[in-house]
Amino acid sequence: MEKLIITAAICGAEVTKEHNPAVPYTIEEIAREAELAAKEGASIIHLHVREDDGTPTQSKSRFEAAIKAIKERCPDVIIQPSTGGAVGMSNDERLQPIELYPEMATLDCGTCNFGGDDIFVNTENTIIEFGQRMIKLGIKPEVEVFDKGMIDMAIKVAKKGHILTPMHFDFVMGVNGGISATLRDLVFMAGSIPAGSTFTVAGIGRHQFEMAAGAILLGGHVRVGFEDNVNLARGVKAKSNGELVAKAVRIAKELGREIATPNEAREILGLMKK
Ligand code: KMH
Ligand code: ZN
Repeated sequence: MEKLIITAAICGAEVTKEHNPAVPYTIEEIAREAELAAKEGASIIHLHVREDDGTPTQSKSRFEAAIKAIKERCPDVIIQPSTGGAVGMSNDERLQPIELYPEMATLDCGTCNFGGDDIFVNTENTIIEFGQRMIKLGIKPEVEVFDKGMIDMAIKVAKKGHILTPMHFDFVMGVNGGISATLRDLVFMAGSIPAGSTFTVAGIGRHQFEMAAGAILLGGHVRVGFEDNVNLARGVKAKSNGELVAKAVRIAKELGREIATPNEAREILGLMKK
């Protein structure tokens, strides 16, 4: 089987230090968490940024500072800024980090409830606009899908030429409003993407490692990190994103999957050299 790409979603926009004091906010904290994750085997850092007080932001200059600080510590790692940002942000606000020409960025392919009154809005026109912008800038999208219908939407948009193929999907499973994080649903999702596509799986909360194991067995890839889950095991807070990556590596090794380096991940995902 192909080597395993591990993505570390180190920060997120919704999780706070109240959930786990190790959640990074400052540039220094973000760079340190990225380094710990990369050292343990993450080849991609999925990146959100915060103001020093923890407020989520999509500010270009804040991303620029975070990317510079991460590259100083781990020059090889693939940095994948979020264009999802936080619930309620405008499209222009969300798109700012792509102006930094990252190798990858997320492309969220549908609207879903996000708990309580929150709705994460991604209309068809938004998806097309984001997809087109990424094509123009030579950025490989990670197609974020929170439900099966979003896979279908991505396929439709790709057929019209707004997302290049083969696509790389991220199945985000277990969001309060999206598809459940069950093995049945994971098999359904993995069976629903076009031949030649790749996928990673982000299980939310306590489902993180069950979904990771499922993805490893199915030949997919894995996303772990504080954005999705702050616990190493039930009732045990992870001290760093590195601990979460290390656990994913242990599971992969037990199941016979080798871990991809950043350059091997580039090869698997067909990233352009910058
Ligand atoms: N924070 C969520 C509303 C992404 O990074 O593209 C959206 C999100 C997805 O995290
Ligand atoms: Zn994200």
